[in-house]
Amino acid sequence: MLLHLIYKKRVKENRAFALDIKERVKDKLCKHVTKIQRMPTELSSLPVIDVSALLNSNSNDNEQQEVALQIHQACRQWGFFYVQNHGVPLELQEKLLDLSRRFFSQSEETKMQISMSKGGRAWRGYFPVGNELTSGKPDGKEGLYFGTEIEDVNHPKVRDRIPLHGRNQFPSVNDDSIEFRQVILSYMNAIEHLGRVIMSGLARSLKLDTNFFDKNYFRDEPTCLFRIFNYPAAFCQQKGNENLWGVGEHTDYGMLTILLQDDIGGLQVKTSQGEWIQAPPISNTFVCNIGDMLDRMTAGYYRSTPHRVKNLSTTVDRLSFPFFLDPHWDAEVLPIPLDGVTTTSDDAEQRWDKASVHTFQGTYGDYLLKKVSKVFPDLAQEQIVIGPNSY
Ligand SMILES: O=C(O)CCC(=O)C(=O)O
Repeated sequence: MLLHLIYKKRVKENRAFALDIKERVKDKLCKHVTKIQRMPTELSSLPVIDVSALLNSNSNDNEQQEVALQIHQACRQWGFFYVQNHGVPLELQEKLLDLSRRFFSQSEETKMQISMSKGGRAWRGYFPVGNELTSGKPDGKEGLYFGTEIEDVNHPKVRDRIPLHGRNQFPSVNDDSIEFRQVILSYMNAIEHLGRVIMSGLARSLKLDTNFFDKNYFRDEPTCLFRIFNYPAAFCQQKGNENLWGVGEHTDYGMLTILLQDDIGGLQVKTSQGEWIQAPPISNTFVCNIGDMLDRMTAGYYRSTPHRVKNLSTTVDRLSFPFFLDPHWDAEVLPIPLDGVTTTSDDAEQRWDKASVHTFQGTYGDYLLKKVSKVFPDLAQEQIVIGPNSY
């Protein structure tokens, strides 16, 4: 009898627990729906492209051509797409997420031990919330900047004190930076490889040789920048921050961005009709978007697309990991003659920054330096004062 009563009590408790969970899920879904309804276009508008045929040496020409076609449609319509079956191990992504979460949960004092101001001309390391600007306004995010690891002090770019080249400042978690270093370098390697593969499909989508970008723009040393961002929960809801963003509207500077995001969401993409749509997290995919240099090369045929971020969660921070695969520092980016393509006129007036991507003269390095200097004005000022070869 006693056992029976205990059993009945347990059943009742379990039922109450299940109802509570159901209510919570319903509540969460309602909130989610309200959020989506505020966005004018559907949630799943951006295409998801299976890129396995580009990675697999056994795939045939038709299969590769089919991927190129999908890339073409995505670049013409959106400037954004997801990639799946990309070959980057899930375990590596999870390790990166876990270590990053642990890094950002440390005290400001600990994180500032590798502040960007200590990274010298390489401009690598940690920056706290509010230190990076977009269109002159502080972003609601903190982050870590990395680039290609150059240990050799005789590397020509390091010897000539060219900014954005050199060694990284690797973060540590519980005083151990070795594991994090290995994970970051492995991840960067894997994504650079994936990026070059996607660019081979993108070359094909423009009826160019598949190694066109490798040969002419990346060469032996593409400019690779990697960032880890943490968008604190509720930042944009705090008093005084109502008009701020995690990252304000912008386009990316280079060729191809490959983004890993956690499951919080908040990335928004501007359509050609000027509407904002969401790029929600999709498990084991990367979000890719084209940058200003591809816009410039294709004379606007593939446009760089504005995007922005707001972490709408009031309780959970958002992590994201953009990797920028850009032309060689010394490459001069010129329009590519494209077979059968009529290009559009300059769109500077409609652009978020009113700046033309088509008229500047110089190398990609010149372009990038000007842009990064605007994002970190204090650091740029410091470097100009310090460096004998400053720009
Ligand atoms: O955090 C994100 O989702 C996007 C970051 C971004 O837009 C950028 O770094 O250019």
